[in-house]
Amino acid sequence: MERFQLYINGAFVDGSARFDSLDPATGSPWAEMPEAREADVNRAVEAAHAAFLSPGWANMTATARGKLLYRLADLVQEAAPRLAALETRDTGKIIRETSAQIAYVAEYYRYYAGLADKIEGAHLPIDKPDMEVWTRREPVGVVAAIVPWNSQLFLSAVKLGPALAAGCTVVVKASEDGPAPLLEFAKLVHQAGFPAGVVNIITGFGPKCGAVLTSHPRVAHIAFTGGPETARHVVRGSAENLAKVSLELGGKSPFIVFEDADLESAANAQISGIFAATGQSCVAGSRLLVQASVKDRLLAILKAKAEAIKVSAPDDMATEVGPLCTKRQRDAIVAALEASIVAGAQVVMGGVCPNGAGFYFPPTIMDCSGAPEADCLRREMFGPVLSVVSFETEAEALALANDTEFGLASGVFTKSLTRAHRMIRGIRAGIVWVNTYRVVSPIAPFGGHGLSGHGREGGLAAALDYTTVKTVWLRTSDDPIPDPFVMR
Ligand code: TXE
Repeated sequence: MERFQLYINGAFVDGSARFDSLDPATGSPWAEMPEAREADVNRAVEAAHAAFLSPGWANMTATARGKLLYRLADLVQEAAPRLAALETRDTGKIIRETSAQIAYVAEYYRYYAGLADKIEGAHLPIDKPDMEVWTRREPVGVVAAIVPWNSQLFLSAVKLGPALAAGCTVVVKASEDGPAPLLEFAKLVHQAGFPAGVVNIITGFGPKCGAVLTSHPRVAHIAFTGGPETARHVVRGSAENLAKVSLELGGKSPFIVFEDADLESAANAQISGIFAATGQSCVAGSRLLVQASVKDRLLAILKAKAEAIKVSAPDDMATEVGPLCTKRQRDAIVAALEASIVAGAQVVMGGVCPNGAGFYFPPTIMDCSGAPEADCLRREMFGPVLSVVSFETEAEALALANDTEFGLASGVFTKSLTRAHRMIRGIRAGIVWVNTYRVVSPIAPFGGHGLSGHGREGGLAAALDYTTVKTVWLRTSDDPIPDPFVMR
Protein backbone atom coordinates (compact mmCIF):
# COMPACT_ATOMS: atom_id res chain seq x y z
CA MET A 1 0.00 0.00 0.00
CA GLU A 2 1.22 3.50 -0.80
CA ARG A 3 1.34 5.97 2.10
CA PHE A 4 0.66 9.69 2.00
CA GLN A 5 1.26 12.48 4.49
CA LEU A 6 -0.19 15.85 5.41
CA TYR A 7 1.73 19.01 4.56
CA ILE A 8 1.74 21.42 7.50
CA ASN A 9 4.08 24.35 8.10
CA GLY A 10 6.45 23.29 5.34
CA ALA A 11 6.83 19.71 6.62
CA PHE A 12 5.37 16.36 5.58
CA VAL A 13 3.77 14.85 8.68
CA ASP A 14 1.41 12.08 9.71
CA GLY A 15 -2.11 12.85 10.87
CA SER A 16 -3.69 11.92 14.19
CA ALA A 17 -5.21 8.87 12.49
CA ARG A 18 -5.10 7.03 9.18
CA PHE A 19 -7.66 5.63 6.78
CA ASP A 20 -7.60 3.49 3.68
CA SER A 21 -8.37 4.88 0.25
CA LEU A 22 -10.22 2.55 -2.12
CA ASP A 23 -9.44 2.13 -5.79
CA PRO A 24 -12.84 2.81 -7.43
CA ALA A 25 -11.99 0.48 -10.32
CA THR A 26 -11.66 -2.52 -7.99
CA GLY A 27 -13.24 -1.43 -4.73
CA SER A 28 -10.08 -2.53 -2.88
CA PRO A 29 -7.83 -0.44 -0.63
CA TRP A 30 -4.70 0.76 -2.38
CA ALA A 31 -3.26 3.52 -0.19
CA GLU A 32 -3.10 4.66 3.41
CA MET A 33 -4.13 8.25 3.91
CA PRO A 34 -3.33 10.52 6.84
CA GLU A 35 -6.43 11.75 8.65
CA ALA A 36 -6.30 15.28 10.04
CA ARG A 37 -8.32 15.76 13.20
CA GLU A 38 -8.77 18.76 15.45
CA ALA A 39 -5.15 19.01 16.63
CA ASP A 40 -3.81 18.73 13.07
CA VAL A 41 -6.29 21.28 11.73
CA ASN A 42 -5.35 23.69 14.52
CA ARG A 43 -1.65 23.29 13.71
CA ALA A 44 -2.29 23.91 10.02
CA VAL A 45 -4.35 27.04 10.66
CA GLU A 46 -1.86 28.39 13.21
CA ALA A 47 0.96 27.77 10.72
CA ALA A 48 -0.98 29.64 8.03
CA HIS A 49 -1.66 32.49 10.44
CA ALA A 50 1.99 32.74 11.52
CA ALA A 51 3.08 32.67 7.86
CA PHE A 52 0.58 35.40 7.03
CA LEU A 53 2.23 37.70 9.57
CA SER A 54 5.80 36.60 8.87
CA PRO A 55 8.06 39.11 7.10
CA GLY A 56 9.09 36.39 4.65
CA TRP A 57 5.57 36.40 3.19
CA ALA A 58 3.99 39.65 4.36
CA ASN A 59 6.86 41.74 2.98
CA MET A 60 7.37 39.75 -0.19
CA THR A 61 6.61 41.88 -3.24
CA ALA A 62 3.61 40.94 -5.30
CA THR A 63 5.95 40.37 -8.23
CA ALA A 64 7.95 37.87 -6.19
CA ARG A 65 4.73 36.09 -5.20
CA GLY A 66 3.89 35.91 -8.89
CA LYS A 67 7.27 34.31 -9.61
CA LEU A 68 6.58 31.60 -7.03
CA LEU A 69 3.26 30.91 -8.75
CA TYR A 70 4.98 30.73 -12.17
CA ARG A 71 7.41 28.22 -10.70
CA LEU A 72 4.53 26.20 -9.29
CA ALA A 73 2.80 26.25 -12.69
CA ASP A 74 5.93 24.86 -14.36
CA LEU A 75 6.22 22.13 -11.73
CA VAL A 76 2.55 21.16 -12.16
CA GLN A 77 3.06 20.92 -15.90
CA GLU A 78 6.15 18.73 -15.49
CA ALA A 79 4.45 16.51 -12.91
CA ALA A 80 1.14 16.30 -14.81
CA PRO A 81 1.54 12.65 -15.90
CA ARG A 82 2.32 11.51 -12.33
CA LEU A 83 -0.48 13.60 -10.81
CA ALA A 84 -2.90 12.38 -13.47
CA ALA A 85 -2.07 8.73 -12.79
CA LEU A 86 -2.60 9.28 -9.06
CA GLU A 87 -5.91 11.06 -9.55
CA THR A 88 -7.08 8.29 -11.83
CA ARG A 89 -6.08 5.63 -9.32
CA ASP A 90 -7.65 7.34 -6.33
CA THR A 91 -10.86 8.77 -7.82
CA GLY A 92 -11.54 6.62 -10.89
CA LYS A 93 -11.57 9.69 -13.13
CA ILE A 94 -10.37 8.42 -16.50
CA ILE A 95 -6.74 8.99 -17.46
CA ARG A 96 -7.68 10.77 -20.69
CA GLU A 97 -9.42 13.44 -18.64
CA THR A 98 -6.97 13.70 -15.74
CA SER A 99 -4.02 14.06 -18.16
CA ALA A 100 -5.66 16.86 -20.13
CA GLN A 101 -7.14 18.62 -17.12
CA ILE A 102 -4.00 18.69 -14.99
CA ALA A 103 -1.91 20.04 -17.84
CA TYR A 104 -4.47 22.87 -18.08
CA VAL A 105 -4.39 23.42 -14.30
CA ALA A 106 -0.88 24.83 -14.84
CA GLU A 107 -2.49 27.61 -16.91
CA TYR A 108 -4.60 28.65 -13.92
CA TYR A 109 -1.48 29.10 -11.81
CA ARG A 110 0.14 31.05 -14.68
CA TYR A 111 -2.87 33.33 -15.01
CA TYR A 112 -2.82 34.17 -11.29
CA ALA A 113 0.97 34.47 -11.31
CA GLY A 114 0.58 37.24 -13.86
CA LEU A 115 -2.20 38.89 -11.87
CA ALA A 116 -0.31 39.02 -8.57
CA ASP A 117 1.24 42.45 -9.23
CA LYS A 118 -1.82 43.86 -10.99
CA ILE A 119 -4.12 43.94 -7.98
CA GLU A 120 -4.35 47.69 -7.56
CA GLY A 121 -5.91 50.10 -5.14
CA ALA A 122 -7.25 53.48 -6.26
CA HIS A 123 -6.56 57.13 -5.64
CA LEU A 124 -9.75 59.00 -4.75
CA PRO A 125 -10.53 62.58 -5.87
CA ILE A 126 -11.71 63.38 -2.35
CA ASP A 127 -14.08 66.28 -1.67
CA LYS A 128 -11.86 67.87 1.00
CA PRO A 129 -8.83 70.15 0.77
CA ASP A 130 -5.42 69.10 2.09
CA MET A 131 -6.19 65.41 2.00
CA GLU A 132 -4.77 62.55 0.01
CA VAL A 133 -7.06 59.54 0.10
CA TRP A 134 -6.43 56.19 -1.49
CA THR A 135 -7.37 52.55 -1.10
CA ARG A 136 -5.08 49.58 -0.73
CA ARG A 137 -6.13 46.04 -1.64
CA GLU A 138 -4.78 43.84 1.13
CA PRO A 139 -5.01 40.06 1.56
CA VAL A 140 -7.89 38.95 3.82
CA GLY A 141 -5.75 36.51 5.82
CA VAL A 142 -5.98 32.75 6.26
CA VAL A 143 -8.11 31.02 3.63
CA ALA A 144 -9.74 27.62 4.18
CA ALA A 145 -10.11 25.97 0.76
CA ILE A 146 -12.34 22.89 0.89
CA VAL A 147 -12.70 20.68 -2.16
CA PRO A 148 -14.68 17.57 -3.10
CA TRP A 149 -13.28 14.49 -4.80
CA ASN A 150 -13.97 15.37 -8.41
CA SER A 151 -11.10 17.32 -9.99
CA GLN A 152 -9.32 18.12 -6.73
CA LEU A 153 -6.30 19.68 -8.44
CA PHE A 154 -8.48 21.88 -10.62
CA LEU A 155 -10.89 22.89 -7.86
CA SER A 156 -8.01 23.74 -5.53
CA ALA A 157 -6.14 25.70 -8.24
CA VAL A 158 -9.10 28.06 -8.69
CA LYS A 159 -8.85 28.84 -4.99
CA LEU A 160 -5.11 28.65 -4.32
CA GLY A 161 -4.10 30.65 -7.39
CA PRO A 162 -6.09 33.82 -6.61
CA ALA A 163 -5.62 33.52 -2.84
CA LEU A 164 -1.82 33.35 -3.14
CA ALA A 165 -1.75 36.05 -5.80
CA ALA A 166 -3.61 38.30 -3.35
CA GLY A 167 -1.09 37.50 -0.58
CA CYS A 168 -3.24 35.21 1.58
CA THR A 169 -2.06 32.01 3.20
CA VAL A 170 -4.10 28.84 2.76
CA VAL A 171 -5.14 25.58 4.37
CA VAL A 172 -6.45 23.29 1.66
CA LYS A 173 -8.64 20.42 2.79
CA ALA A 174 -8.64 17.64 0.24
CA SER A 175 -11.69 15.40 0.15
CA GLU A 176 -11.46 12.19 2.15
CA ASP A 177 -12.43 10.50 -1.13
CA GLY A 178 -9.41 10.42 -3.43
CA PRO A 179 -7.03 12.85 -1.70
CA ALA A 180 -3.85 11.36 -3.25
CA PRO A 181 -3.31 13.92 -6.06
CA LEU A 182 -3.57 16.91 -3.73
CA LEU A 183 -1.31 15.35 -1.09
CA GLU A 184 1.21 14.66 -3.84
CA PHE A 185 0.82 18.22 -5.18
CA ALA A 186 2.07 19.43 -1.77
CA LYS A 187 5.54 18.27 -2.84
CA LEU A 188 5.42 20.73 -5.75
CA VAL A 189 4.39 23.58 -3.44
CA HIS A 190 7.39 22.70 -1.29
CA GLN A 191 9.72 22.51 -4.29
CA ALA A 192 8.47 25.84 -5.66
CA GLY A 193 9.84 27.50 -2.53
CA PHE A 194 6.81 29.00 -0.82
CA PRO A 195 7.73 29.95 2.76
CA ALA A 196 6.68 27.39 5.40
CA GLY A 197 3.02 27.69 6.39
CA VAL A 198 1.90 29.70 3.34
CA VAL A 199 0.25 26.60 1.87
CA ASN A 200 -0.86 23.69 4.05
CA ILE A 201 -2.58 20.64 2.62
CA ILE A 202 -4.58 18.29 4.80
CA THR A 203 -7.36 15.75 4.41
CA GLY A 204 -9.91 14.30 6.76
CA PHE A 205 -13.62 13.86 7.32
CA GLY A 206 -16.41 16.43 7.61
CA PRO A 207 -17.16 16.65 11.33
CA LYS A 208 -13.63 16.06 12.69
CA CYS A 209 -11.69 18.06 10.10
CA GLY A 210 -13.87 20.21 7.82
CA ALA A 211 -16.06 21.57 10.60
CA VAL A 212 -13.03 22.44 12.77
CA LEU A 213 -11.47 24.28 9.86
CA THR A 214 -14.53 26.29 8.83
CA SER A 215 -15.24 27.51 12.36
CA HIS A 216 -11.61 28.21 13.31
CA PRO A 217 -11.24 31.75 14.70
CA ARG A 218 -8.17 32.48 12.57
CA VAL A 219 -9.87 31.67 9.25
CA ALA A 220 -10.89 34.79 7.34
CA HIS A 221 -12.25 33.33 4.11
CA ILE A 222 -13.79 29.95 3.30
CA ALA A 223 -13.80 28.85 -0.33
CA PHE A 224 -15.94 25.72 -0.61
CA THR A 225 -16.86 23.39 -3.44
CA GLY A 226 -19.19 20.52 -2.66
CA GLY A 227 -22.84 19.70 -2.15
CA PRO A 228 -25.54 22.09 -0.84
CA GLU A 229 -26.13 20.06 2.33
CA THR A 230 -22.47 20.29 3.33
CA ALA A 231 -22.49 23.96 2.37
CA ARG A 232 -25.12 24.55 5.03
CA HIS A 233 -22.72 23.09 7.63
CA VAL A 234 -19.98 25.33 6.27
CA VAL A 235 -22.13 28.44 6.58
CA ARG A 236 -23.10 27.43 10.13
CA GLY A 237 -19.40 26.96 10.93
CA SER A 238 -18.67 30.44 9.62
CA ALA A 239 -21.12 31.86 12.14
CA GLU A 240 -18.27 31.31 14.64
CA ASN A 241 -15.50 33.20 12.86
CA LEU A 242 -17.72 35.35 10.61
CA ALA A 243 -15.42 34.46 7.73
CA LYS A 244 -16.26 35.52 4.22
CA VAL A 245 -17.71 32.49 2.39
CA SER A 246 -17.78 31.59 -1.29
CA LEU A 247 -19.70 28.49 -2.38
CA GLU A 248 -19.58 26.47 -5.60
CA LEU A 249 -22.21 23.77 -5.27
CA GLY A 250 -22.99 22.23 -8.61
CA GLY A 251 -26.31 22.26 -10.41
CA LYS A 252 -28.95 20.73 -12.58
CA SER A 253 -27.95 22.52 -15.72
CA PRO A 254 -30.35 22.77 -18.68
CA PHE A 255 -29.02 21.83 -22.09
CA ILE A 256 -31.53 23.29 -24.55
CA VAL A 257 -31.73 22.16 -28.16
CA PHE A 258 -34.00 23.99 -30.65
CA GLU A 259 -35.19 22.40 -33.87
CA ASP A 260 -32.92 24.62 -36.01
CA ALA A 261 -29.75 23.44 -34.21
CA ASP A 262 -27.04 21.31 -35.79
CA LEU A 263 -28.18 18.10 -34.08
CA GLU A 264 -24.96 16.18 -34.64
CA SER A 265 -22.95 18.95 -33.03
CA ALA A 266 -25.45 19.34 -30.19
CA ALA A 267 -25.34 15.60 -29.57
CA ASN A 268 -21.56 15.59 -29.30
CA ALA A 269 -21.67 18.50 -26.86
CA GLN A 270 -24.44 16.78 -24.88
CA ILE A 271 -22.50 13.53 -24.68
CA SER A 272 -19.45 15.29 -23.27
CA GLY A 273 -21.71 17.58 -21.21
CA ILE A 274 -23.19 14.66 -19.29
CA PHE A 275 -20.85 11.69 -19.62
CA ALA A 276 -17.47 13.41 -19.25
CA ALA A 277 -16.04 12.83 -15.78
CA THR A 278 -18.58 9.97 -15.62
CA GLY A 279 -21.16 12.68 -14.93
CA GLN A 280 -19.40 13.79 -11.73
CA SER A 281 -19.10 17.36 -12.84
CA CYS A 282 -20.70 20.42 -11.30
CA VAL A 283 -21.57 21.82 -14.75
CA ALA A 284 -22.93 18.53 -16.12
CA GLY A 285 -25.67 19.29 -18.66
CA SER A 286 -27.95 16.85 -16.90
CA ARG A 287 -31.33 18.15 -18.15
CA LEU A 288 -31.78 17.91 -21.90
CA LEU A 289 -34.64 20.17 -23.00
CA VAL A 290 -35.33 19.41 -26.63
CA GLN A 291 -37.89 20.88 -29.02
CA ALA A 292 -40.57 18.22 -29.58
CA SER A 293 -40.18 18.26 -33.39
CA VAL A 294 -36.59 16.96 -33.15
CA LYS A 295 -36.79 14.92 -29.95
CA ASP A 296 -36.88 11.48 -31.59
CA ARG A 297 -34.07 12.34 -34.04
CA LEU A 298 -31.83 13.77 -31.34
CA LEU A 299 -32.52 10.90 -28.96
CA ALA A 300 -31.65 8.39 -31.68
CA ILE A 301 -28.31 10.12 -32.33
CA LEU A 302 -27.59 10.39 -28.61
CA LYS A 303 -28.49 6.78 -27.97
CA ALA A 304 -26.22 5.56 -30.76
CA LYS A 305 -23.33 7.65 -29.44
CA ALA A 306 -23.93 6.68 -25.81
CA GLU A 307 -24.11 2.98 -26.68
CA ALA A 308 -20.72 3.27 -28.38
CA ILE A 309 -19.08 4.74 -25.26
CA LYS A 310 -16.29 2.56 -23.96
CA VAL A 311 -16.92 1.92 -20.25
CA SER A 312 -13.79 0.39 -18.82
CA ALA A 313 -10.81 0.71 -16.51
CA PRO A 314 -9.97 4.36 -15.84
CA ASP A 315 -6.24 3.91 -16.47
CA ASP A 316 -6.83 2.77 -20.05
CA MET A 317 -6.38 5.65 -22.53
CA ALA A 318 -9.23 4.22 -24.65
CA THR A 319 -11.77 4.38 -21.80
CA GLU A 320 -14.44 7.07 -22.09
CA VAL A 321 -16.49 6.41 -18.96
CA GLY A 322 -14.94 4.93 -15.84
CA PRO A 323 -16.23 4.02 -12.40
CA LEU A 324 -17.86 6.46 -10.01
CA CYS A 325 -15.60 7.64 -7.23
CA THR A 326 -17.43 5.94 -4.38
CA LYS A 327 -19.93 3.19 -3.72
CA ARG A 328 -21.94 5.74 -1.72
CA GLN A 329 -22.29 7.84 -4.87
CA ARG A 330 -23.41 4.86 -6.94
CA ASP A 331 -25.93 3.74 -4.29
CA ALA A 332 -27.41 7.26 -4.27
CA ILE A 333 -27.84 7.18 -8.05
CA VAL A 334 -29.46 3.74 -8.00
CA ALA A 335 -31.93 4.89 -5.31
CA ALA A 336 -32.75 8.12 -7.18
CA LEU A 337 -33.38 6.22 -10.41
CA GLU A 338 -35.70 3.76 -8.68
CA ALA A 339 -37.69 6.66 -7.23
CA SER A 340 -37.72 8.39 -10.64
CA ILE A 341 -39.21 5.32 -12.32
CA VAL A 342 -41.93 5.19 -9.66
CA ALA A 343 -42.57 8.90 -10.40
CA GLY A 344 -43.13 8.09 -14.10
CA ALA A 345 -39.70 8.52 -15.72
CA GLN A 346 -38.82 5.97 -18.41
CA VAL A 347 -35.45 4.37 -19.03
CA VAL A 348 -34.31 5.04 -22.62
CA MET A 349 -31.01 3.27 -22.07
CA GLY A 350 -28.73 2.09 -19.27
CA GLY A 351 -29.94 2.39 -15.71
CA VAL A 352 -28.84 -1.06 -14.55
CA CYS A 353 -26.04 -1.35 -12.04
CA PRO A 354 -23.52 -3.92 -13.30
CA ASN A 355 -22.30 -6.85 -11.20
CA GLY A 356 -18.60 -7.21 -10.58
CA ALA A 357 -15.82 -5.26 -8.91
CA GLY A 358 -15.55 -1.50 -8.95
CA PHE A 359 -18.11 1.28 -8.72
CA TYR A 360 -19.19 1.29 -12.37
CA PHE A 361 -22.51 2.62 -13.62
CA PRO A 362 -23.46 2.73 -17.31
CA PRO A 363 -24.34 5.85 -19.36
CA THR A 364 -28.06 6.27 -18.76
CA ILE A 365 -30.77 8.28 -20.49
CA MET A 366 -34.15 8.85 -18.81
CA ASP A 367 -37.23 10.24 -20.56
CA CYS A 368 -38.91 12.48 -17.99
CA SER A 369 -41.57 13.97 -20.27
CA GLY A 370 -44.37 12.64 -18.09
CA ALA A 371 -42.53 12.97 -14.80
CA PRO A 372 -41.84 16.62 -13.94
CA GLU A 373 -41.06 15.81 -10.30
CA ALA A 374 -38.76 12.82 -10.92
CA ASP A 375 -35.61 12.88 -8.77
CA CYS A 376 -33.41 12.45 -11.81
CA LEU A 377 -34.86 15.65 -13.28
CA ARG A 378 -34.75 17.68 -10.06
CA ARG A 379 -31.75 16.54 -8.01
CA GLU A 380 -28.08 16.68 -8.89
CA MET A 381 -27.31 13.02 -9.64
CA PHE A 382 -23.57 13.49 -9.97
CA GLY A 383 -23.29 10.51 -12.27
CA PRO A 384 -23.77 9.53 -15.94
CA VAL A 385 -27.52 10.11 -16.01
CA LEU A 386 -29.18 12.34 -18.60
CA SER A 387 -32.82 13.33 -18.06
CA VAL A 388 -34.82 14.44 -21.10
CA VAL A 389 -37.91 16.63 -21.41
CA SER A 390 -39.41 18.05 -24.60
CA PHE A 391 -40.93 21.49 -25.18
CA GLU A 392 -42.98 23.13 -27.93
CA THR A 393 -42.17 26.84 -27.69
CA GLU A 394 -39.27 29.08 -26.76
CA ALA A 395 -41.21 30.43 -23.77
CA GLU A 396 -41.78 26.89 -22.56
CA ALA A 397 -38.07 26.09 -22.97
CA LEU A 398 -37.14 29.10 -20.86
CA ALA A 399 -39.68 28.25 -18.17
CA LEU A 400 -38.36 24.67 -17.98
CA ALA A 401 -34.73 25.87 -17.94
CA ASN A 402 -35.44 28.11 -14.96
CA ASP A 403 -37.59 25.57 -13.13
CA THR A 404 -34.79 24.54 -10.78
CA GLU A 405 -33.39 25.59 -7.44
CA PHE A 406 -29.90 25.57 -8.98
CA GLY A 407 -28.34 28.17 -11.29
CA LEU A 408 -24.83 27.22 -12.35
CA ALA A 409 -24.51 26.45 -16.07
CA SER A 410 -26.69 26.20 -19.16
CA GLY A 411 -26.36 25.43 -22.85
CA VAL A 412 -28.37 26.72 -25.80
CA PHE A 413 -28.18 25.17 -29.25
CA THR A 414 -29.79 27.20 -32.03
CA LYS A 415 -28.77 28.87 -35.29
CA SER A 416 -30.98 31.86 -34.59
CA LEU A 417 -28.92 34.78 -33.31
CA THR A 418 -31.93 36.65 -32.00
CA ARG A 419 -33.26 33.64 -30.13
CA ALA A 420 -29.81 32.97 -28.67
CA HIS A 421 -29.79 36.51 -27.28
CA ARG A 422 -33.27 36.15 -25.81
CA MET A 423 -32.25 32.91 -24.11
CA ILE A 424 -29.00 34.41 -22.80
CA ARG A 425 -31.03 37.19 -21.18
CA GLY A 426 -33.73 34.91 -19.82
CA ILE A 427 -31.77 32.01 -18.34
CA ARG A 428 -31.01 32.29 -14.63
CA ALA A 429 -27.54 30.76 -14.46
CA GLY A 430 -23.97 31.89 -13.88
CA ILE A 431 -22.82 30.53 -17.25
CA VAL A 432 -24.56 30.37 -20.63
CA TRP A 433 -22.79 28.40 -23.35
CA VAL A 434 -24.22 28.98 -26.83
CA ASN A 435 -23.59 26.28 -29.44
CA THR A 436 -20.86 24.91 -27.20
CA TYR A 437 -20.67 23.37 -23.74
CA ARG A 438 -18.29 22.74 -20.84
CA VAL A 439 -15.56 25.15 -21.92
CA VAL A 440 -13.63 26.82 -19.12
CA SER A 441 -10.70 29.19 -18.86
CA PRO A 442 -8.80 30.91 -16.04
CA ILE A 443 -9.79 34.22 -17.67
CA ALA A 444 -13.55 33.61 -17.40
CA PRO A 445 -15.51 33.84 -14.12
CA PHE A 446 -17.22 30.64 -13.03
CA GLY A 447 -20.00 30.20 -10.45
CA GLY A 448 -23.72 30.34 -9.93
CA HIS A 449 -26.59 31.36 -7.70
CA GLY A 450 -29.43 29.77 -5.77
CA LEU A 451 -28.50 26.28 -4.60
CA SER A 452 -25.45 26.50 -6.87
CA GLY A 453 -23.89 28.89 -4.36
CA HIS A 454 -22.39 32.33 -4.73
CA GLY A 455 -19.08 33.98 -5.46
CA ARG A 456 -17.07 33.54 -8.65
CA GLU A 457 -13.91 31.58 -9.35
CA GLY A 458 -11.64 32.49 -12.27
CA GLY A 459 -10.83 35.91 -13.63
CA LEU A 460 -9.66 39.06 -11.87
CA ALA A 461 -12.75 39.23 -9.64
CA ALA A 462 -11.71 36.00 -7.92
CA ALA A 463 -8.37 37.49 -6.87
CA LEU A 464 -10.10 40.64 -5.59
CA ASP A 465 -12.40 38.41 -3.56
CA TYR A 466 -9.40 37.39 -1.45
CA THR A 467 -8.59 41.02 -0.64
CA THR A 468 -9.99 43.56 1.75
CA VAL A 469 -10.01 47.29 1.06
CA LYS A 470 -8.05 49.59 3.35
CA THR A 471 -8.82 53.29 2.99
CA VAL A 472 -5.95 55.63 3.81
CA TRP A 473 -6.48 59.31 4.76
CA LEU A 474 -3.37 61.47 4.79
CA ARG A 475 -3.55 65.14 5.74
CA THR A 476 -1.16 67.22 3.67
CA SER A 477 -1.36 70.48 5.62
CA ASP A 478 1.28 71.52 8.16
CA ASP A 479 -1.20 73.87 9.85
CA PRO A 480 -2.25 72.82 13.32
CA ILE A 481 -5.50 70.88 13.46
CA PRO A 482 -8.24 73.38 14.41
CA ASP A 483 -11.29 73.07 16.65
CA PRO A 484 -11.66 69.31 17.43
CA PHE A 485 -15.46 69.55 17.62
CA VAL A 486 -15.96 70.39 13.93
CA MET A 487 -15.87 67.43 11.53
CA ARG A 488 -13.99 68.08 8.30
O1 TXE B 1 -19.63 16.04 -0.93
P1 TXE B 1 -19.46 17.03 0.25
P2 TXE B 1 -20.22 14.60 -0.91
C1 TXE B 1 -22.79 17.12 -4.69
C2 TXE B 1 -23.17 15.87 -5.43
C3 TXE B 1 -22.92 14.80 -4.43
C4 TXE B 1 -23.28 15.49 -3.14
C5 TXE B 1 -22.62 14.93 -1.91
O2 TXE B 1 -24.53 15.92 -5.76
O3 TXE B 1 -23.72 13.69 -4.63
O4 TXE B 1 -22.87 16.81 -3.32
O5 TXE B 1 -21.24 14.74 -2.11
C6 TXE B 1 -16.07 18.39 3.21
N1 TXE B 1 -17.63 21.11 7.26
N2 TXE B 1 -21.44 17.54 -5.00
O6 TXE B 1 -20.99 14.28 0.30
O7 TXE B 1 -19.87 16.41 1.54
C7 TXE B 1 -15.76 17.02 2.69
O8 TXE B 1 -14.86 16.36 3.56
C8 TXE B 1 -16.70 21.38 6.34
C9 TXE B 1 -21.32 18.57 -5.97
O9 TXE B 1 -19.12 13.72 -1.21
O10 TXE B 1 -20.08 18.29 -0.13
C10 TXE B 1 -15.18 17.36 1.33
O11 TXE B 1 -13.82 17.78 1.45
N3 TXE B 1 -16.39 20.57 5.33
C11 TXE B 1 -19.98 18.95 -6.23
C12 TXE B 1 -16.03 18.55 0.90
O12 TXE B 1 -16.63 19.03 2.09
C13 TXE B 1 -17.07 19.41 5.22
C14 TXE B 1 -18.87 18.26 -5.71
C15 TXE B 1 -17.12 18.22 -0.12
O13 TXE B 1 -17.86 17.14 0.31
C16 TXE B 1 -18.07 19.06 6.14
C17 TXE B 1 -19.14 17.29 -4.70
C18 TXE B 1 -18.35 19.96 7.19
N4 TXE B 1 -19.28 19.72 8.13
C19 TXE B 1 -20.40 16.96 -4.39
N5 TXE B 1 -18.58 17.87 5.78
C20 TXE B 1 -19.63 19.98 -7.25
N6 TXE B 1 -20.25 21.11 -7.19
O14 TXE B 1 -18.74 19.79 -8.08
C21 TXE B 1 -17.93 17.48 4.67
N7 TXE B 1 -17.00 18.40 4.34
